[in-house]
Amino acid sequence: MKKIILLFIPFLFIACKHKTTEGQNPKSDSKKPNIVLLYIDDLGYADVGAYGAKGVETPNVDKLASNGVMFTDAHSTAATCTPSRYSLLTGNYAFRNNAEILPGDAPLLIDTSFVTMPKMLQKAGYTTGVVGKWHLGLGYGKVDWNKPVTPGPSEVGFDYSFLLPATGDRVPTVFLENNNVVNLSEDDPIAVNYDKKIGHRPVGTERPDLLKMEADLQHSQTIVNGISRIGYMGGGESAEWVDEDFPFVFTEKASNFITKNKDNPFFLFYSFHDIHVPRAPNEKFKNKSKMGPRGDAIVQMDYMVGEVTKLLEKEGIAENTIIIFTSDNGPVLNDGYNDQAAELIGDHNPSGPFRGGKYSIYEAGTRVPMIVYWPGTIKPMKSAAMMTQLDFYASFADMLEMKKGEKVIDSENHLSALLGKTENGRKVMLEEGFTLGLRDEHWKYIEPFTNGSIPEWMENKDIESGLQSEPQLYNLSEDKGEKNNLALEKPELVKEYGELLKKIKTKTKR
Ligand code: NG6
Ligand code: CA
Repeated sequence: MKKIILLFIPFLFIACKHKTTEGQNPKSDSKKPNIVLLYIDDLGYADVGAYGAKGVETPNVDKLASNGVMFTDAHSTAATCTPSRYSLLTGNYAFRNNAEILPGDAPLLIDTSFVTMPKMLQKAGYTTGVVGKWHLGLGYGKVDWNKPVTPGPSEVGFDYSFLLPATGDRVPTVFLENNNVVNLSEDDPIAVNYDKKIGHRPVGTERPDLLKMEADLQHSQTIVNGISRIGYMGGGESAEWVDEDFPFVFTEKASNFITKNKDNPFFLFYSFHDIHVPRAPNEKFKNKSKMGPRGDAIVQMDYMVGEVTKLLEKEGIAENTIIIFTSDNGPVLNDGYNDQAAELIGDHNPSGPFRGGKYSIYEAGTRVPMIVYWPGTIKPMKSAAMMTQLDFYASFADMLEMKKGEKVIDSENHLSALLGKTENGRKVMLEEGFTLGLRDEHWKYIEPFTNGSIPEWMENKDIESGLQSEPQLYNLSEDKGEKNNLALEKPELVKEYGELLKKIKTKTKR
C-alpha cells in the first residue's frame, strides 16, 4: 500500500503544478515587473545630492542614482503640476485639453472613456494604486464631499486610492480613501467654497496671530492646523489633516498597498506632497538640512524614498520592481508662504546649471531629476538621452506587449532608453509652460507669448516665466543657461521650428 502511495506522489505534484499554471499563469506574470513611480512635487533638477545639491543630503535617492539609470536631460511634460500629471497618465500633451493648475473644487480633468496608462496596466494584469497628491479634479465640479466623490481615480484606472485631493495649500484639507473623506463625522458635514467665506474657522487675513507661517494674499483664507490656505472650508473637523504627518500617513498607505500586492504585478503611483508648499516638515526632520523647511522637506522626502526601497527588499520583490524617481515640475522658493526658502538657500541652486524653475518655459521648468532603478536588470549609468514623462505610457505598453488607447497621440515608446540600453531618447519634444517650448536635440525654440498675460501673483516672487513677445532660440550644447537668444541670427531655424510646432499642435491622430 505504502509503495502505491509513493508511486502516485509525482503525479499529484504534476497535477497541482498544472493547475497553478493554468489558473494564475505564473510564468507570464513573473515577467511583469512591478512599477513604483515616486513622483516628487516641485523638486528641482539639482535638489538631490546626485544632481549637485548643497546644504542637504539625500543618501537614499543617491543610492538609486548610483545603482540605476540617472538621466541628465529628462523632463516633466509641463512646468506645473496639473498639466504634468495629465500628460503622465494620458500620454497626451496637456495643451490638447487646455490643462492648467486646477482649483481645489474642479471637476475631474481626465475623460473617463480615455484609456489611460493605469487602465492599460490593469488590462495587462496589474493592480493599480495612487497614494498622495491628486490635483486632477474630482467629480463633476462643486463636489459634495459628504458623499462618495466620483468620478475620480477609480474611473481613471486606479483600483486603490488614498488622496490629498488637490494640493496642501488648497481646501479641503482632508484625505479621501477610495472616494470617501477619511474620518468624517455625519454631524459635521464639510463645505468648500472658493469665492466666499464659509464656516467658523478663522481666516488668515483676519487672524495672522494664529499662523505658523506668514502667507501671501492668495494663501490667506481658511486656517487649518495653523496654516492659512487657498479657499474656504466649513465643517469636517474630525477629518482635518495634520500637514506634519503627511509623509508618514502616505508612506504607510503606500507600504500597505505594496505588501498586499507583493504576489501579483502592481503599479504604485506614490505622489508625494513634498516639497510643495506649505512646507511643514515633521519634528523628526526639523533642522536636518542647512536650508530651513524647504531643505528639511527634501530630507523627509529622501527618508520616505528609503522606507519604500527597504520595504521592497524586505518583501523580496526588489529585483522584480522598477522604481522611477522623478518630479512633476521644476523648483520654486517663494510659492506663497514665508518659510525662508530664499533667505536660507546659501550656495545651493535648485535649478542646477539651467535657467528658470517652476512656471517657467526655460529648461529648469521641466528638466527634473529622473532615476530608473531595477536591481539585477539595469546596468548603472548616467544617460544624456532626451526623455519625457509623457513616454512612460507607450514605453510600458511596449514592455508588456499592450496597445495604447486609440486617443493616445503623443506618447512614444522609449523603453530601451528608459532601461539604459541606449542613450537615444527623443529627438523632438515639447515643454509646456505658459507658452510652448520645442526641443530638437540641443536646439530649444520658445514660442512667442502673444495672447494672455502673466499672472499678477508671479510678480515680486523672483519667478522667471521666460515669456517674451518675440521668438527665442537657444543652442543648449553651448548655452545651457539659455542666455544667448539666437533667433535673429538664425531666422531659418526659427521658421522651421515654428512650423513644426504648429504641426504638432494641430495633430489629431498619432
Ligand atoms: C498656484 C499657487 C501656488 C501653488 C500652485 C500649484 C497662488 C498665488 N499660487 O496658483 O502656491 O499652489 O498654484 O502648484 O495661488 S502645483 O505644483 O500644484 O502646480
Ligand atoms: Ca508641482
